[in-house]
Amino acid sequence: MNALVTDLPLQPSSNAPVHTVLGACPHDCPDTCAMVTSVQEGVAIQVRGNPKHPSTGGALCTKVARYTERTYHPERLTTPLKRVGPKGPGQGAGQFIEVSWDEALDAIAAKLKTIAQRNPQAILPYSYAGTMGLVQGEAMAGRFFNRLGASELDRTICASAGAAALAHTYGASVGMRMDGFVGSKLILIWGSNAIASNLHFWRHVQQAKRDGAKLICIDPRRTETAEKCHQHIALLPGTDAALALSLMHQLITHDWLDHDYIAQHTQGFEQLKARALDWPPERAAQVCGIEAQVIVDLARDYAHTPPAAIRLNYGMQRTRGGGNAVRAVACLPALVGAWRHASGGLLLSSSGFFPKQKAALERPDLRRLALGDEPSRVINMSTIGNDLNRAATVDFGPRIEAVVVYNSNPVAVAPDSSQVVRGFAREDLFTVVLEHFQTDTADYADYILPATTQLEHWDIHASYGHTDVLLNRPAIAPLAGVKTNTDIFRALAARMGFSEPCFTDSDEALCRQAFLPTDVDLAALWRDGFAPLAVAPAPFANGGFPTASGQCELACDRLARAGLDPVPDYVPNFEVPDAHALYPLAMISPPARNFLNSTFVNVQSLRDIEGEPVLEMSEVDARARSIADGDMVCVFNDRGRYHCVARINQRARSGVVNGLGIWWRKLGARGTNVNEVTGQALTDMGRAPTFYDCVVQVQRA
Ligand SMILES: Nc1nc2c(c(=O)[nH]1)N[C@H]1C(S)=C(S)[C@@H](COP(=O)(O)OP(=O)(O)OC[C@H]3O[C@@H](n4cnc5c(=O)[nH]c(N)nc54)[C@H](O)[C@@H]3O)O[C@H]1N2
Ligand SMILES: Nc1nc2c(c(=O)[nH]1)N[C@H]1C(S)=C(S)[C@@H](COP(=O)(O)OP(=O)(O)OC[C@H]3O[C@@H](n4cnc5c(=O)[nH]c(N)nc54)[C@H](O)[C@@H]3O)O[C@H]1N2
Ligand SMILES: [Mo]
Repeated sequence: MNALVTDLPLQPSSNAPVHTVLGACPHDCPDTCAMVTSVQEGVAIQVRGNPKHPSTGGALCTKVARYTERTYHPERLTTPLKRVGPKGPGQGAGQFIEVSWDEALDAIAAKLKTIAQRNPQAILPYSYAGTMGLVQGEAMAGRFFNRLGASELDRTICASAGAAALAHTYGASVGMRMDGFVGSKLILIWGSNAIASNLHFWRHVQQAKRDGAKLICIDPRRTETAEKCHQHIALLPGTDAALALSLMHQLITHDWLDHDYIAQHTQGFEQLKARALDWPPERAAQVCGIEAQVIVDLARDYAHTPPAAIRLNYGMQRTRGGGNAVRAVACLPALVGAWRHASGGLLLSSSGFFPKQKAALERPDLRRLALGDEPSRVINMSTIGNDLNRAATVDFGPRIEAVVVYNSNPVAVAPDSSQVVRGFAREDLFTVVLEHFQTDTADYADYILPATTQLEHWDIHASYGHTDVLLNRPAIAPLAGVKTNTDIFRALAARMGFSEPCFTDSDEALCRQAFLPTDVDLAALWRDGFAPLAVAPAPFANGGFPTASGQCELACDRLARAGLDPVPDYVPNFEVPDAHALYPLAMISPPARNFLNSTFVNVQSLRDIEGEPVLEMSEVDARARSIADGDMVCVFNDRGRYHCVARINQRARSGVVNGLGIWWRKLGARGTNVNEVTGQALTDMGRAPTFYDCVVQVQRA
């Protein structure tokens, strides 16, 4: 169970002294916890939550409380590997041989040089948030690929639809403070499984509940979070905008509005009103697959239970209309003036509050040295399956000849796996993977370079949940044979002949470049391991949104100028389930609770809790297919076939199946995972993937 862990026993091996080192959890999670690592004789023996950091409150999740298991995992990669056999999994011994760092780095630099002489744009970095650290993330790597003039990666795989929606409503990824939820009287947990993926926020919710708050969860899946709320509204995937517009219909027709807030701090109300009046509850109920009365009651609760807060999360923006849906929901707090209260408003992401010095870290100015005035080609990470398989054309640019993967596992996590695998299997593609473990992606590498974990390197962290900056000091020396991402890119830069002084900045120096001392109290950060940003308790009580006008944009002129609908609308899914069609079931694939995307799938104790890859199905849908609980099933559509175990329970509503993610392909059944059936179509805004916009059929295997 993903519970908060505070009481793991210390396991000292001797009487030698134990000291502690302050750090930060590196994982892609809104909680961004402050960690304390206990070290004895150079060995990390325990990782705990920092009791002084308010959001962490001295507790970690089950996954990260086991961080030492990951760092000292017997399968940690500790030497560079060179491919000598065929690409892909299951080739066993003889696929890779151990080589020295010099041999690996020389060979990689030589190959990248040869390609770059023809066209550096044929080289692609591929990275995401394996670590959220700004230093081991894109600092030295960014400098390297900018100086090289490589193709740019559009990092869309998670949050860019929601980010675009917030940018076009509030001006940036900002919202109410996470700690504000403690005082809310109504909390809508909307497209968020907080108990699984935002556990420290859940503590605030529990406190609010004890103080009398009503909790309502809006999610197609009956999650562990939904079970603990007073009410669960199980709408169909991708229908949130219809629900939000219909709530507005009720607020407007009953005149449950804060006219003063609307007049002073919003723009476009008349346009939004016209749209909302097209959405009486009966119409929305039909689209959402819920009762009209539920919408009427929800609107009444929302208007009459101040302060009302919405914890929106990324689950609802992984469908075609994800951007519009986030915009629609994001308009609600202004209509009722919820922003006036510290415990009212909405939070999707706090990342826009952080004044990160991205250009200083990543140095996009260096691109000029390689490309002159030519713009670089941009590759969307969410369509890597298609793009690796594309030939050179005038529109596309050169064929991708080399990929350098770090902090990501695209073969497992990117949509439409069969195309991703086909791309990475290309014999003429040169692939380098920086990793802790031999992941599904590493199986396709030409060179695998062993990287440090968070206990072994410096880093600095922003958050997308709370509003504190965190510092991570190395608790232990790097395990013998492994290097930091930054050291690997420094060493490659030297071999490429990049002589700019920025390639010799140390990791601690990079940490100091990430924020200006005028924005963040760096002395406190270095002393305490965390430092809060100055964000007011009710940041938008008097407007002041980071838009050009300072107002919340209910209708957004910038969208209109881009030829898009300026007012949020319901945009139906690409793939709508239809009982009479070939693929009659909608499938969503939210995370399994004990994994972090595909990270931790290889930690035995956590995999033991998850058991095996599962597909949750409703009783009705299972019976119609003669499927019993525990049966092996095949989930399929035109894109692929995925084998897993059926779990028949109340978590799935009829018409929707839940394929929990994201297993390593090679640890699942028949070498596949759920992304075998997801597609590469992109969202209405933000060029993001549509993992939860997917129809399938299911059969007993
Ligand atoms: N334990 C754990 N924690 C994690 C992660 C993990 O893998 N495991 N992943 C991390 C990462 S990278 C991220 S981005 C976040 C993800 O966490 P969230 O932002 O919470 O997003 P998801 O888990 O994708 O989806 C949240 C909920 O939305 C529901 N949902 C799916 N489709 C829809 C829809 O159309 N409408 C509505 N209203 N709800 C829908 C899902 O059933 C799910 O319960 O969590 C982070 N934390
Ligand atoms: N079907 C389906 N697919 C999804 C999702 C879904 O909900 N459903 N969720 C999507 C989302 S929200 C996201 S964010 C993506 C996540 O996709 P990824 O960002 O690829 O995340 P992970 O699968 O956790 O892989 C991160 C890898 O980075 C490695 N790593 C960690 N730290 C370091 C380091 O310091 N150095 C190096 N070199 N490597 C490191 C880890 O070992 C791990 O293998 O997946 C997406 N895919
Ligand atoms: Mo994510």
